[in-house]
Amino acid sequence: MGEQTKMYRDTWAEINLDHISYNVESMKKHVDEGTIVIAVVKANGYGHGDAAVAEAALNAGASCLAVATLDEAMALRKKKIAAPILVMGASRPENAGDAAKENITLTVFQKDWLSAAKGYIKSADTLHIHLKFDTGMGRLGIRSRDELQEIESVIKGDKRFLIEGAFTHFATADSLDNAYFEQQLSRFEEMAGWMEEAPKYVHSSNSAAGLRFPQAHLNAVRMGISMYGLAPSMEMKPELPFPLKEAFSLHTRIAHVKKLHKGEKVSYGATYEAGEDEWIATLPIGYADGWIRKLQGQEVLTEGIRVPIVGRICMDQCMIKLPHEMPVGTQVTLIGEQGGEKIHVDEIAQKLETINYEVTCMVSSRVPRIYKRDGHIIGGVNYLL
Ligand code: PMH
Repeated sequence: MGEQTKMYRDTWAEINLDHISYNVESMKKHVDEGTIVIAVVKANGYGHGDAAVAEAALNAGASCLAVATLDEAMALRKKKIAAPILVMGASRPENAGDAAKENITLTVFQKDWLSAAKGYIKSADTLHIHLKFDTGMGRLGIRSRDELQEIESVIKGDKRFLIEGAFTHFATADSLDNAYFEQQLSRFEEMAGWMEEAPKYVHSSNSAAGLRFPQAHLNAVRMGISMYGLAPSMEMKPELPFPLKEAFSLHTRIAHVKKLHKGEKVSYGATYEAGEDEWIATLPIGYADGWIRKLQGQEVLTEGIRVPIVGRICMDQCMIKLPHEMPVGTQVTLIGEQGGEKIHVDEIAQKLETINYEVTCMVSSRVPRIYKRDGHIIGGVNYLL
């Protein structure tokens, strides 16, 4: 962050870092003093920008970062992020030495992985690891006591490895039916109890469990979606213990305006036909920006009012129907607030029959992210240049 590059197209995502800070501070207040917050910034911070979110989260009280891949962790190190980073997904044993050198913690759940990784870690280095337990997600993790004991026997007395954590992941913590969550939590408590020594961090909670289940906080909460100000599920939305503030918004500016006469058509397939004389504006955003074709018909905000996208969405452009003529350059908000009206990320998710997580992730890297604090741009791309 800090560096501002020039942007030549009027389409951008705005990231409100005050909201990221507020969401992290709220979670910190919500958990016990001995519980740390791990800020989950994988997938480029759920599309918000990994380094900017990481910095904001760390300054607001998060103690550690989590990503999915070693590449993502390395990218953060290149961006001068020095905080502890946990890679939650699988990594190659061949890269264990690189991780150790960069002080990046890896997730381990296979004996063979450890045996192979040994050869790649310098004897003076130590790889910090968190053991992953599969308590019912069926994705990654140790499933039996035998597997754990084999892993512990490979590590025992070997200074190249330090078991710093143990964790699991819930499949249903965002659902109002708690039965499967409770089953997973008690299985995890049982499995963690098998360990020869309790590690420094024992953790299980994603946002949903962090928000709903203090008994699952243990000593770390992995905060993803709620840090971005979004609810883990629609079911949970009315039950949040503190309000969340959305950080992501998406904007563009009208590139062209014309009056179509009754019967004239719009876009590929000529599927939209003006029913009367209509003002149609062209926006410089399309499916290559992640504003996918399924969003045809979705409303956007301009002059604080909702207007529909008409005709097919193109790769780089789409068209909206205006209630009256508006000048080229008029700001259009596709996600976020304008003039007291708001389009939530959840509205776009519902239109696409998906979850809010997918919406911010799918806004492509062609769309520059602009970072704001106190209403001022503090980094990313400066669209005023
Ligand atoms: N921990 C792990 C292991 C995760 O995979 C995730 C999110 C989180 C914590 C954070 O969860 P939250 O965003 O609900 O707070 N993982 C994913 C995923 O794999 N698909 O969607 C979200």
